[in-house]
Amino acid sequence: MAKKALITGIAGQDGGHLAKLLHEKGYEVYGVIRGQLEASHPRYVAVKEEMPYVNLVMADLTDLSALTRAVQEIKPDEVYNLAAISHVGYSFRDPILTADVTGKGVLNVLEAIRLSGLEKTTRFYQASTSEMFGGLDYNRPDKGYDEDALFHPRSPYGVAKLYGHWITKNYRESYGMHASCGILFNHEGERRGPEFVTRKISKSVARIKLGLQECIELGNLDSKRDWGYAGDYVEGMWRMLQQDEPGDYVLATGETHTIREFCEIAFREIGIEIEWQGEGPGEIGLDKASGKTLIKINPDFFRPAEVDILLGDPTKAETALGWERKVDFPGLVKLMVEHDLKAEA
Ligand code: G4F
Repeated sequence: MAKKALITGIAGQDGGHLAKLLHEKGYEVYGVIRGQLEASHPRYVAVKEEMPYVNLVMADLTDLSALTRAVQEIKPDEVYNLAAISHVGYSFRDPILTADVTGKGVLNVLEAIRLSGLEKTTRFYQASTSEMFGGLDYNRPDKGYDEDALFHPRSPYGVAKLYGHWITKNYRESYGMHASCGILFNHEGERRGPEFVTRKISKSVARIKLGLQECIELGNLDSKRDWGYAGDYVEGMWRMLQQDEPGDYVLATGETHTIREFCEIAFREIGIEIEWQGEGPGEIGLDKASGKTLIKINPDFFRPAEVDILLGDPTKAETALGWERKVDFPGLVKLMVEHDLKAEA
């Protein structure tokens, strides 16, 4: 009999990658899509068209009864909780909704499993995040954050995710659940939303090349991120749930790069060398050959508190899960720009 997997956040970047992976592995895949959508609603239609093999279930992370109904009907072997309000900047504007969905929503999914009497049989994956580390307690500067590093979240999103992380560990310890947390560093790709900086850059670079846009407005160019390819990371999620024992694992590349470097490599893909001039909010990025301004700073994109550097140490996942990433940093930028050149044409 095929195993059944239930994915919350099916319409998001990771939901799409994971659904494809599990489908290829022979799973019966169910995806939670937010309630009250008619089968003719554009979001519902888009997911159905892209992933016809996914059985869509209407529910909301804030609605325990709908989640419990879904779990009772499907009786999934594995639940992947990927749904969240996941934009860090947005979480400063709507911290309460972020706490309800990204934090308490995790508890609702765990409770749905427990109230259905499936806590001993259904395996659970929680999408924890490197945003929980934050950066102020940067206690492993050489090797990066591992599973034992200190947490110090710097956004309402990071704080909400930390609740989700600890309540998952608590259900593991209290009820013997096979509940694991993947502490994933930034993972990007062609399915990333344009509100995140990598996709904003790759999409804008493609549009500039095609003459559809003049320049990109960005916030902090100097923060550093450990960026990998989302397609590689969903394999790690699945591997966590195949282990005999549950646990917590960092998935990361072990490299960190600035937003500035991402811009430079992305523009190089379309044959433009960027030259930086000025400082602070007045800094600009010019096309070295033509002198045209292609990058400007817009302080609206600065955050009330910033995570300056994220660097992860994936040793445990590599050793215990046999997880490895296939796409490197230049390969990731190239893949995204090439995709957007085709998509925008
Ligand atoms: O792409 P970002 O919005 O991602 P961020 O904040 O690192 O969060 C992502 O990764 C986390 C894992 O650590 C996830 F948990 C989270 O859900 C999300 O997937 O911003 C990256 C950096 C930040 O330092 C930001 O200040 O880019 C900087 N940035 C500069 N200009 C910008 C912009 N970010 C955005 N979104 N838009 C800009 O114009």
